[in-house]
Amino acid sequence: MEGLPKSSYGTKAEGSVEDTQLASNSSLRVILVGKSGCGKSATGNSILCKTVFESRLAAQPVTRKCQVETGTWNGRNIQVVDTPSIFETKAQDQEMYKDIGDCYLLSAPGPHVLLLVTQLGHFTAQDTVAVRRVKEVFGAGAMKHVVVLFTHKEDLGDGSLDDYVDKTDNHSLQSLVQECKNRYCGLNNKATGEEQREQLEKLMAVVEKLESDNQSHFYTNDLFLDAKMLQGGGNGTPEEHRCYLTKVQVHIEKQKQDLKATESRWAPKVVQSIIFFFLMKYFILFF
Ligand SMILES: Nc1nc2c(ncn2[C@@H]2O[C@H](COP(=O)(O)OP(=O)(O)O)[C@@H](O)[C@H]2O)c(=O)[nH]1
Ligand SMILES: [Mg+2]
Repeated sequence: MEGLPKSSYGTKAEGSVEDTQLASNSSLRVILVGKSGCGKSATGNSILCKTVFESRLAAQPVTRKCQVETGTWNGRNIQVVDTPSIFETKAQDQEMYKDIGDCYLLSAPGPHVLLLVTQLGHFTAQDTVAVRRVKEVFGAGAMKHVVVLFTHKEDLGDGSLDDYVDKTDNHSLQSLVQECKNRYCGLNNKATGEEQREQLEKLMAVVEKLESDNQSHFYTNDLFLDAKMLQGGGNGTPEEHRCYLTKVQVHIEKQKQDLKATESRWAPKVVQSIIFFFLMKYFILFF
């Protein structure tokens, strides 16, 4: 939520619940996002150092609904929300809106970090769709809280992740890393012992840097505040829940429209810059 006054606990939305309510939960809230099969659930298990999310190779998505689990991380409470396939191009039916609504409810009043999980060396068109869906589901402003997390880090062997990211010719990955201001990290979710401890420390350092860049504000928007209020009333009556799901649908549709509007404002500028670039090149070559 850009441009609105910031509270000390989150970016403050107009008509938001009181900040003191927002302060009541001081855990580090993390949401795992990305396409199916990239290793989100395995990443959640690594972070919490326990097998709480079901993670296995399968032809169909294994994670069927949102799940929240808690633990401690360097002495700090951490809350991890694992997600099913809500970041894919499949039809956006009622089930999808229910999953999105659950994700908001489990991470209200909003996440400090969105871990965008992708398999190292396999950043495909589906990952690009997942990035777009993150913006549609949470709003474009949520990108300020994204850390790109590469799973299967062991595939690098002795190579360095920085080198890989520096030299990749995958333009979609390059622009994602740029958009995330170089916030990325690698994990080998099969690691144990010292290797496991070291890689979690590196991830923690990236998360701490993100928090300091965002002055410790978590990401929020009006829908997170609706979710927080519904939670406050013990998840509400069936009627309140139906009303909440309608809000979810309206909110996501609005975010999609906002995204399209921003793109159409930028598109002519991009075309103008390309034409200008070629004209200049032509001018320099021939005059
Ligand atoms: N070798 C290796 N396998 C991984 C890693 N991360 C995830 N996997 C495997 O990838 C498969 C899919 O992982 P899962 O967590 O279910 O993916 P999700 O659908 O995104 O939740 C599982 O078989 C995991 O064991 C990793 O870092 N290294
Ligand atoms: Mg999963």
